[in-house]
Amino acid sequence: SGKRLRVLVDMDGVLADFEGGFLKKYRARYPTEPYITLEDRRGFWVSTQYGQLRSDLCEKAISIWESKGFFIDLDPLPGGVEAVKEMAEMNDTDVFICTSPIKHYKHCPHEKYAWVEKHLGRDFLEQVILTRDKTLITGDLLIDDKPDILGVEPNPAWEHILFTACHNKHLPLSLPQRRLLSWSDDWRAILDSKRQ
Ligand code: BVP
Repeated sequence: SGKRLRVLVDMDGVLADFEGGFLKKYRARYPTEPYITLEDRRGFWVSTQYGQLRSDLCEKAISIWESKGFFIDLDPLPGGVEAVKEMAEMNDTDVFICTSPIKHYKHCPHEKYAWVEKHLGRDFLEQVILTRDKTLITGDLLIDDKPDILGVEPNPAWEHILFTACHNKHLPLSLPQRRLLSWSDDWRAILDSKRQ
């Protein structure tokens, strides 16, 4: 075996249930307003689809994830915490959580660290990377539910593995992109395929 493998794992939509947490709090705060079921979600940006439903719903959607408690209260997605812990224990493997905070910074960055401490433990705080531009971060793999991960670096070091989510499951896979259907899917084989 050769050098160490570096895996970057996204948080919202991969480890933390952003879509489920959003819909639950949106319906609780705006019980009489229309909403989009997870089955009907299309496109990465929740705010864009709510704005298309009715223009004023864009800012109502934004008000949900800008509220105190939104990010810390997100439930873990099935198997994610266990997979990341197992990955971090593997020989010659470094795991980082690579996540983009929202620009409304009052609660989000703090709560992202608090979520990692709560679900992965205090030592895992060493592995957190907050960045608005993931193309700048070098790694062998980036497991992320956002279909298009763009930034100032035109040729990122990582291979993007598209993690299936309610908003991207209908998208045709643009070859040679690979998918991870869930944490029950064979993530170990994807890691092994990148080892020297
Ligand atoms: O912190 C999340 C939520 C926010 O963007 C960040 C995406 O980070 P990554 O998953 O790429 O690391 N976010 C914001 C909006 C609208 C903003 Br206006 C949205 O619709 N969906 C979304 O996830």
